[in-house]
Amino acid sequence: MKIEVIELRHVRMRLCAPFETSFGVELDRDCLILRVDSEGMTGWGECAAGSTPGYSYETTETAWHVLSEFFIPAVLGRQVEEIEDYRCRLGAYKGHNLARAGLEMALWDLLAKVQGKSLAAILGGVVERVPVGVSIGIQQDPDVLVDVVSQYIEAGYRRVKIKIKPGRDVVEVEAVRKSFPDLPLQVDANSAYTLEDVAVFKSLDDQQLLLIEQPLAEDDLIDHSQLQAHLQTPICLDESIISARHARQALEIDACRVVNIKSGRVGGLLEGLAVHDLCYKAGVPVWCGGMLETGIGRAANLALASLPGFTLPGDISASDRYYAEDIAEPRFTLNADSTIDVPTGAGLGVEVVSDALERVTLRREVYKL
Ligand code: OSB
Ligand code: MG
Repeated sequence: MKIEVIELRHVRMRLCAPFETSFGVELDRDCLILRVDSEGMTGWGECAAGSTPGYSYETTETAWHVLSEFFIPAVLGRQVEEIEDYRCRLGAYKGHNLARAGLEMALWDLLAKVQGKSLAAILGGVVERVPVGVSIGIQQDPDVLVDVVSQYIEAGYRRVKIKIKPGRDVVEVEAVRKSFPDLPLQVDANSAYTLEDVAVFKSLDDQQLLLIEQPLAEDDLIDHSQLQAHLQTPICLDESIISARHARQALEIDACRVVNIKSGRVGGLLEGLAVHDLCYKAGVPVWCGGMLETGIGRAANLALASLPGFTLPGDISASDRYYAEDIAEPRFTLNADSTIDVPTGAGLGVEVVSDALERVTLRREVYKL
């Protein structure tokens, strides 16, 4: 298929509640939305780069630059029959995985629609709904946190993740654990600690956590392997796993025992599939991470999470946990068993709502032949 038109948008959407992590507070979520047109068909993609280089070095501005100057010109006017073609076209370029994955998602949507198949079917999904949890940001104090946790449990979430940072960790986890002794609970540090903080993790080790996510630096594997040696609780890596090769090396040195897969972070769904396959063969559980996606990115996450290796609940909450108004329909809702249905329509299986998209667009550019 010849790629005829690519549209790039920078969008900003107000979050239902501020989201605080060890790298900052977000009231709005920025991302890029991509639209690819070919032979009367349209594909949509979402690039998860945010307004600050807090989670990743990429931002909406770096992603805009790399997409408009390099990635879009590499495919515009070219034939793309399969995702490997896209990968080849970008073969000379390094890094910028979030940008790379945004355009790749639009191509997956387009190619799946041409085949009349859902993305989940194309990726090899095996289930119709996937278990999900909720990721809760840092709160004012432990009492407020316990309150927020109970509200999400009330709403039907059966697995909770709480964000931690130095000084806001052991007391918080103990408070939640005391109120909810049997709750499947995990923590995410977003790389805020060093090996000097081993005592913090030894305390958390007694709290029956499902896993401890990304305690140490985003570009580290070695120190994580040292930390894991001190702990019973599995370390799960997020930021540090930017490719299947990183996943292989992390498993080889026991830097983690669980892997969070985000298609954006690894440069696309194709690489996410490779991480999944590797972990699945090794018997290492994986789960689908989230980046506060709009309905577009969330649809892709649900498709990915329907693969057989995703045995732990994903950070894929219902639409109303994130946005009062979304840019795609239908909205995702939580089933009574803390699952969300995997879309079954062709491609991503969601429809973009033009006027909703228009309302949140800050900047738009159209690239044509
Ligand atoms: O580290 O998992 C993370 C959101 C933005 C950036 C990084 C992370 C997160 C979350 C939210 O934890 C997950 C979600 O989308 O619900
Ligand atoms: Mg994380």
